[in-house]
Amino acid sequence: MKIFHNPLHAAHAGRQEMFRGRMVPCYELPDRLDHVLAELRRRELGELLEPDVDDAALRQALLRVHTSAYLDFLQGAWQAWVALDPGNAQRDALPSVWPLGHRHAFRMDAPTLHFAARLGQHAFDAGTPLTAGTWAAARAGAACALACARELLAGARGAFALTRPPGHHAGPDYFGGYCFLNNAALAAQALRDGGCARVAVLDVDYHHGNGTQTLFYERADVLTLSLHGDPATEYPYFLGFADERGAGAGQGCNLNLPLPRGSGFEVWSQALERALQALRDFGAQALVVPMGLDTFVGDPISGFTLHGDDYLRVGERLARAGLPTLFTFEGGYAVAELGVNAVNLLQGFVAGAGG
Ligand code: Q9C
Ligand code: ZN
Repeated sequence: MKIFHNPLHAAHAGRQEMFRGRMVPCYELPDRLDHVLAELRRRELGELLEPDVDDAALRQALLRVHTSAYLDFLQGAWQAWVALDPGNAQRDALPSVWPLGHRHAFRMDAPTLHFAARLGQHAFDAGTPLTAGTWAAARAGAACALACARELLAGARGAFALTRPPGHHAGPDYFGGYCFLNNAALAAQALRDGGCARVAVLDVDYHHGNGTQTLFYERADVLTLSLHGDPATEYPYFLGFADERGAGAGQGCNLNLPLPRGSGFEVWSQALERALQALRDFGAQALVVPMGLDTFVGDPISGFTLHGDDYLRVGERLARAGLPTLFTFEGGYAVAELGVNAVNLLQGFVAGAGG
């Protein structure tokens, strides 16, 4: 297993997020990654590598998924935030006004200059603080995902992009759900650009991977599959329903498997089998797995009941697809168990792939 970890991840450390009218401490914290890294050192699944960052090549790869306006916004966001008020250096940026997009309501093309409005244009929730180090961390994280894609293209059976902030909620020009750059989508696109004709993304995070779904919704060359808490009651609420099957050329190339809050491994793994069948039918040449461990029974913000050992089985089953597989690190907020759970999944994959 090739493992790239993000040396700059801790530069992104949000203080508080808005949750139902209150400011609460952030769940998506640097500690999360440190626990996984420590467990990887204990279990020796592979060398721990850091990605090379070539500015021009990275920008090119980012532009395959995100808009240049959005990348420019992210890059300059902190400076613009502090320029609004010098006191802002002591607090993270969160949006508080949005243009919605309803017909004849607010203009999506308004010549928006005020930074408070720009935040609202590029964010879909108030739970994702943008901090002084967000851009640096997210950018180095994307480099991890792209380095993993290069390894797969060079023949590796498995690769893991251990990075935060996570990515699967981020869309072409928006952030939210703790995500800024969509690492899994960047990897899938890099695999396509490197010559893989058909790529599948199988998202196992508790939350629907709305950003990834949206990015590939009209594409026939990338199959997007997601197992998640039913958006009828779970975040991100506005996408992830079973009737979203893709559009245009991508008709039939998206499959959502929403499951009720409270679902356990039995029900969850039946849905996994359905996803794996769709993967076989599609004829993918490579697999990207946005790996969230927030399906864990002890997760503080999620509602499934998987246990630590279950992740070994999950990894084994993913390996049985027989494809070069790239894992990105997404959610998972039971920090003390996060290292063991994540590495269990990866170890199951390595064992299932035959060492
Ligand atoms: N107070 C990922 O797992 N809402 N994102 C949580 C908790 C946002 C999750 C509210 C959940 C986002 C990558
Ligand atoms: Zn999640």
